[in-house]
Amino acid sequence: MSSIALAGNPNCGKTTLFNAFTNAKQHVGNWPGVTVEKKEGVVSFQGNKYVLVDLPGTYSLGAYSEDEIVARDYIIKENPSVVINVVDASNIERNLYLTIQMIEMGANVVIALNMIDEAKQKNIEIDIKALSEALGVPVIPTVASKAEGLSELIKTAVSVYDKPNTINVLNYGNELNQLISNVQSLLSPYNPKLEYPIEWIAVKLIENDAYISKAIQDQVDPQILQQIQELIDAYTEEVGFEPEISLVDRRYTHITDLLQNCMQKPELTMDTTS
Ligand code: GDP
Ligand code: MG
Ligand code: K
Repeated sequence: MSSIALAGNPNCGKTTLFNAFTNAKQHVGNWPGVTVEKKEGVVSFQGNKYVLVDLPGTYSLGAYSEDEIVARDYIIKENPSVVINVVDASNIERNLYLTIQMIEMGANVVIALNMIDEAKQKNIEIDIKALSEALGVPVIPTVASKAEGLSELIKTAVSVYDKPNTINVLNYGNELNQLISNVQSLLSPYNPKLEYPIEWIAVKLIENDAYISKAIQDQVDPQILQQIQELIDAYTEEVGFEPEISLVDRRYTHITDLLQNCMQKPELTMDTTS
């Protein structure tokens, strides 16, 4: 069934939003096979009802915790119609690390730029329109704890409800782009059989994601898996370190670059040149 999912870092205001939208009427259970709590509720808007799912709070979408695996598997396998990504505006650089990964996975993201009040207190100025353009997704400012911006948020989520999900791999620079594309080509004959999009599998294999290696090992010819590993090993040999380091580095560079035009904040580092 299609749904609206809430995703974000821990402590960004997800539960506050979830409670406000569902009037605290919710079903709490566990995600299948894991002890991670699953919360579902119903949000009503203009006479229609939408299932709202609170995903576990995570900083990334790797395979380092059950929370991360639950969140990313839900986004990729259950295909929620919309993912409302709650972003702490007072901590935006760190929060966007998750955002760009969800956009990359093809999630239909709407950003709730929450804690705008705290950002203001810290004299952080965010150009909402520029941020929205840079990320290519709607951005709605909210103060969840004061129920501010919530109707605009749900209205926007509902307005993009039918937009199809499309994978949108980040530009990782020539060498990594080439490696991703080569891995993807090797996987392409298996595309119909695989549960995840091959572009995304390629990125995850290069990131040394053991969970994804395991998930595909019964579907893909061992010789092909061997060839993929050889490509990754050759890249590692050439640059002298694991490609996952380059991937993470490119993601942060991407965030820093895009924030250049969208955010102003007081300089915290000491000026030692004068
Ligand atoms: P979660 O971990 O993402 O579910 O975050 P919570 O909803 O539990 O919120 C964490 C804390 O932030 C709680 O104390 C909330 O009351 C508070 N909070 C949520 N939204 C806002 C906001 O927009 N502004 C401020 N100042 N506090 C907020
Ligand atoms: Mg919570
Ligand atoms: K949480």
